[in-house]
Amino acid sequence: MEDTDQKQQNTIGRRAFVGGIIPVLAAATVPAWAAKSELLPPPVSVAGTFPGLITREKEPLNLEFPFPTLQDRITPNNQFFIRSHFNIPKIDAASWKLTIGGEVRQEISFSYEDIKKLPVKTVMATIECAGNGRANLVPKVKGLGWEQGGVGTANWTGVPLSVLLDKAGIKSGAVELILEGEDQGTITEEPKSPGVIKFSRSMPISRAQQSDVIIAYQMNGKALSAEHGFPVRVIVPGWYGMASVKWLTKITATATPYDGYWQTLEYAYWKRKAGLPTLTPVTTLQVKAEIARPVLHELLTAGSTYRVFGAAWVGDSKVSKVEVSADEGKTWNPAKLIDQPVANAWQLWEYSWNVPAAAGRYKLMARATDQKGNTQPERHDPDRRNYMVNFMAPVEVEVA
Ligand SMILES: Nc1nc2c(c(=O)[nH]1)N[C@H]1C(S)=C(S)[C@@H](COP(=O)(O)O)O[C@H]1N2
Ligand SMILES: [Mo]
Repeated sequence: MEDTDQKQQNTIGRRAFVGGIIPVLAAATVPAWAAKSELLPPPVSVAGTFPGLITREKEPLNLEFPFPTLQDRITPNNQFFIRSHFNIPKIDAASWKLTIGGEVRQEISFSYEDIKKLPVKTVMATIECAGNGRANLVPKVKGLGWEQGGVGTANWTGVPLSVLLDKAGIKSGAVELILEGEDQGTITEEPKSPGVIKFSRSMPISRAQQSDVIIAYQMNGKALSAEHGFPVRVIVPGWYGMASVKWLTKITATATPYDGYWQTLEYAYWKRKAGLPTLTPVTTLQVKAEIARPVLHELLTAGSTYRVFGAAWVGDSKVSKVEVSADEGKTWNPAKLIDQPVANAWQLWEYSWNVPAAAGRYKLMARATDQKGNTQPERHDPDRRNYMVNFMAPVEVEVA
């Protein structure tokens, strides 16, 4: 009896969470740990202030944007998906600092206030989790079951990472930067971590020095929320989300490539080099169009016109076209790109579909092609493991 009550309570709790009742309370109350400093703003919490997010996991917090509700190019902060591997760290901005060390002329630390005094840059960028779309893979793969909404676009504001690197003085022998977050924990499922680890990723110095890589403290003009990396995070436009390390505390320049957990055992794929599969860190966003509407199994009126609508993106190139097929890929029709191109930011697109007069089931597919000529594959390449999922996922609709 008691057991049943408990279960029921959990279910209600979950409903309330999805419905935004509990989180609204949480958002309105400043947690004690956040109120320590009177001078600096405590982190806000956005989770739960938008009731429509899909809960993929509660602890650690993983929420998906409901892609069928897509409206604007910029994803509002409280609708932006949340991907966390550990619990959200409690950081006091007053005592927080970012340290750059390793192969540098001079180890250097920056406070939150220091960072905000440096040159300001805003970059519009789409962040997609490398596991987005994996729920569509057959057979099922391990990992969180993101459908379409492990992706979003924001205007990120901060200081170019290169400005900080210049102050530290990167030594000529350095090849990579390791970026570390404050969040930590033990991964107890395979592949297990060697005890407690932090979230960390590396990138070549050459990439880190490009002017679009920023240490961001704002998202769409507001201070980063606790969930999205307060006080600062990296933004690596054009790369999958794992590169954009949140809750950043430490940057280490190294003379040899880094083989940390989050770029070998996770977020790595088999790249064929001279015919040999070589485990390689996931980096560049693969070209992809997603259909927001119609939704799976939507009922459409025979003989009507329907506005098929979605977004398309790619890293390190530009989307050159999006096409739509309603006949299993036999014929393709050009969609209209609505937004002006911005490097590494998605573009919304639309296609006016003449819904057939004949009732039945139809499969809609969208495919994007980039300026390098890459287009979406029909099937997921197993070398990519459960990452970089950009095969054309059909949306079946009912016409009556
Ligand atoms: N410190 C830290 N940074 C992190 C992560 C994390 O778990 N810890 N998750 C990464 C992954 S896998 C993604 S997809 C993005 C998601 O960013 P968001 O939660 O702001 O959407 O953050 C990245 N940065
Ligand atoms: Mo991710």
